[in-house]
This record gives sequence, C-alpha cells and structure tokens, in this order.
Amino acid sequence: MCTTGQFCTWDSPEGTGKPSFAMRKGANNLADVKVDGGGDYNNRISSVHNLSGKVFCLYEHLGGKGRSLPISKGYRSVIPAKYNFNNITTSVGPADSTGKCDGTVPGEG
Ligand SMILES: [Ca+2]
Repeated sequence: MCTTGQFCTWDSPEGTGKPSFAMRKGANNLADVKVDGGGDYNNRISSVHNLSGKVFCLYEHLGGKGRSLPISKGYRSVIPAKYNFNNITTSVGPADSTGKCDGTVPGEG
C-alpha cells in the first residue's frame, strides 16, 4: 500500500510484488536496505508510484551519482524500457525545487 507522502518502489514490474520499499526522504544506498528472504534492494527497482508530492529521482549509483531519472508527481507505472533504468537504481532522493535531479539523497527512510 502506497500512501500520501511516500515514494514507493517495487522489484516486480506490476507495482504490487515484493520486495518493495516505500520512502519519504530517500535512500543513499539501497544496498543497505535488506529484504525478506535475504539479499538487499540494490539494483532491483522496476516500478514506482510517486505519492511524495514532489518529483523524485532514481540514481544509478550510490550517493546520487551516475545517471538519473526524474519521476513525476503521481506517476505510477513500470519504468518504461526506453529509459534503460530497470534494475539499476542504487540511490533515491527528491529533486530540487525546479524538479531537477541534483544528486541529493538523504539517509534511508
Ligand atoms: Ca546501480
């Protein structure tokens, strides 16, 4: 269940499967996020639902480094294949006030 104020992510393409991770601030390193059954959440995000009220950004590497992909407010879908961003996200954070991905990734949660 994705609720108001959250940026929600899923390993599955449908946006319903597990593991999933919902955050309000972001994640500096998804390798630190452990999932049920073992392993971590690094390079697993395949679908998103953005109820955070702001643009959120996916980043290829930890700490807001590498390629980035902005996710619009209210967007709910798999990450379209044309962006070549499936299963590569390592950090997540809100965009700046202009909606630009500036590499800011707060701590987990
Ligand atoms: Ca990665």
